[in-house]
Amino acid sequence: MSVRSNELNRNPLKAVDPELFSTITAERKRQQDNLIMIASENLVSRAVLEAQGSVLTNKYAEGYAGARYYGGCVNVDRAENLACQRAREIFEAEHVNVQPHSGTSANMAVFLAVLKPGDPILGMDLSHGGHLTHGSKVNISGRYYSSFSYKVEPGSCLLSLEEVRKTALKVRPKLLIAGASSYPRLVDYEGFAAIAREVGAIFLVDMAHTAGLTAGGVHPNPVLYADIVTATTHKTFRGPRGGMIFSRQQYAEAIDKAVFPGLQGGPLMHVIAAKAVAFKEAQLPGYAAYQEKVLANAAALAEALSSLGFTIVTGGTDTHLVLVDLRNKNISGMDAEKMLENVGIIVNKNVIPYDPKGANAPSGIRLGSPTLTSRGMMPSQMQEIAVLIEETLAGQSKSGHLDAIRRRVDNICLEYPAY
Ligand code: DSN
Repeated sequence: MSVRSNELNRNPLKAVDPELFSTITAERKRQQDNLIMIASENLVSRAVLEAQGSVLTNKYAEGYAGARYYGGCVNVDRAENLACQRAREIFEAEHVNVQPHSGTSANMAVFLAVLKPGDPILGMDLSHGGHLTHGSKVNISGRYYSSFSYKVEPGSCLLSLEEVRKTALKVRPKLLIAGASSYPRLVDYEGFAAIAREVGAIFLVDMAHTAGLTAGGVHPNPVLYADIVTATTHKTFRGPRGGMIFSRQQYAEAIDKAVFPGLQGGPLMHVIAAKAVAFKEAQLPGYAAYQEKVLANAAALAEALSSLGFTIVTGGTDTHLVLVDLRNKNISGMDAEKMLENVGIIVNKNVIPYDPKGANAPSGIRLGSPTLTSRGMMPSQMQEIAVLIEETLAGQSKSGHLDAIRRRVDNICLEYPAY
């Protein structure tokens, strides 16, 4: 065997594409060497990585288990059945579709299943914490449908069900949407369901951000209240990137048809297999404790930042995320994101409700606890990180100050390996 074929066997990616190999190596190092606090990110297990990098990527399987448009689907059928069965058990759902490639694809499939172009929809305003696909005018949801939004209350920045109800009575949506991307508080699913019933709307919850908290039993389960629930599998849930849709039986056929052949072609069977692994992990002892820690860490972070003089939108958090209003610190969200990245703390700039600067120059940052919790960190590390954030943003430009912070970040990262 030649040297080259030896290397091909031992390390195929490095042998075939050294450039890409070094890119992935660098990304692995970035994830290890930084405190990743993007609220929508997490670290999957090695088992999930293995399933997602498996030979299932080779298989075409348009259709659903037992009714495919290709031969040879025996193993991928088993993988998809396992994923569906586990997902239904975890979320107590009548029906699930695990094929959506993302949360956005899942939402689009729901729209295709239950709406006609032009139908009225009502969701949370994007700039108040909602999601692009809940009716934003720059998204297909706001262009093909007649979209309306509800806002949080000025001052408290909390959702008011009375406000949602008033807007719903006015616009009479065909689809009422609850769920958000940067709202740090519990959503009253039961209250939303009552409003949907009153106005004759189908009730959709997008639990993309909080699916893991629900699966871990530390958040209410929207599947018990909503007609349809969409989610991603990669945020708090800690699985591979992807989407899923739960529904009552009456919507099952329309949703399945909307996903395929309505919107997607061949399902990504390697990703569906990885989803099945993540569902299995969510059923193992330890998952609930992980989700409890996600909540405890976010709460500790909010409290520590608040005691250091930061304004926490809504005054705290019931979730994995903390939204910080930086206006009293005289720094923009964008500058804060850059300064923190320089010392190895990764966050995203984020609009705050009623943001005077608008979405292009947002006044806040969004922080999340899922990834750091996956590395084993606890509230005491959150307190330490809050101090590092404060010291970084205080802009003390004494020579060596930022280097000293970076070294403290390095120490935490070393103590809590990503893998
Ligand atoms: N990208 C997701 C988030 O960060 O919340 C929303 O799609």
